[in-house]
Amino acid sequence: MGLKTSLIIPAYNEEKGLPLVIEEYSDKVDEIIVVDDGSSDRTFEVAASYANVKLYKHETNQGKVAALRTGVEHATGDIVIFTDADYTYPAKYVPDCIAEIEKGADLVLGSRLRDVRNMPLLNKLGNHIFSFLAAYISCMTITDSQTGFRAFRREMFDKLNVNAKSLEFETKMTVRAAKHGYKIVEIPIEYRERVGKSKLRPIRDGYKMFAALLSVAFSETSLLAKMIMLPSFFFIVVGLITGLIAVYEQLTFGGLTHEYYPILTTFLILIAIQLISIGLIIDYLTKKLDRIEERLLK
Ligand SMILES: Nc1nc2c(ncn2[C@@H]2O[C@H](COP(=O)(O)OP(=O)(O)OP(=O)(O)O)[C@@H](O)[C@H]2O)c(=O)[nH]1
Ligand SMILES: [Mg+2]
Repeated sequence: MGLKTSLIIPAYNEEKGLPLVIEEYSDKVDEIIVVDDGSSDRTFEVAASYANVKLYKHETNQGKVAALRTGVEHATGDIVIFTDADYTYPAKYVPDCIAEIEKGADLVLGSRLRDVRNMPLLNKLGNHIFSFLAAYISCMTITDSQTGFRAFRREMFDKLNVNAKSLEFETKMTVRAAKHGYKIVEIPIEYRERVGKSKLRPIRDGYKMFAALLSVAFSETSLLAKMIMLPSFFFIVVGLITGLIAVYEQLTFGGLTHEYYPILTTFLILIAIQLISIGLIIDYLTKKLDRIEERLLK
């Protein structure tokens, strides 16, 4: 008797892609859960026309993460699989995911590493930064921390208790799993061109991505490292100001009103660099130790 699988499809105005996804995954999983995230098109009706779909609806749009949470809440499987409703992630990788979990993986990520042609530029850029950050925080190789195609043991989701509402969700889930000593496996997957209109808005989402990166970095940096690094940013700002004033005075008046400014600048910047270096070392060591500790406890 194999493990029971629940597929979760968050859908926001995906009347075109959703039926393709449902049909493609139908014989690959035991349960399909669609969460209509307050769509204004026919997403709900389309999903309702499939007898094998468990359908939930948010009256208003609450975002992808909220939709995923609603899905997990109602999932009855031992294994939960996430995919998008835009037909970008092929269903053929489901058996591989299940096989990995049966072999002992806790989280399987479908990595779009080899096939990024169909990823919008902003996504590509953000994904590289997120994955770099994730690899740094978790001390392991992660090539696609943002992927929406992932499979995991249902009980892990509650234990991780990922605190995120927006774009930082996928990366946080990945790094938290790594930090808790769960076994993460990446499988390379193909990424198709999306069906239906993209919902990406470069300015708003670029800003969101930046906020998400800060949120991941901040929540995963140790308190001690933060306390050491924060004053250094103050030193850098003051150092830059005194430095700029000195250069300005030299260039316009041919002399300095405050002769000690250049030396002050040098001093502040040097201290700041040293503090940041120490902070980074402490942070790195703490992360490594945390991981070893979690591994031992598990
Ligand atoms: N963008 C967005 N997606 C949502 C929301 N709620 C659920 N989703 C679903 O989450 C999945 C991922 O969203 P996508 O719009 O494909 O995001 P993306 O893959 O980063 O970018 P594009 O495919 O280029 O639009 C899709 O299945 C959406 O239907 C929401 O509020 N906003
Ligand atoms: Mg998409």
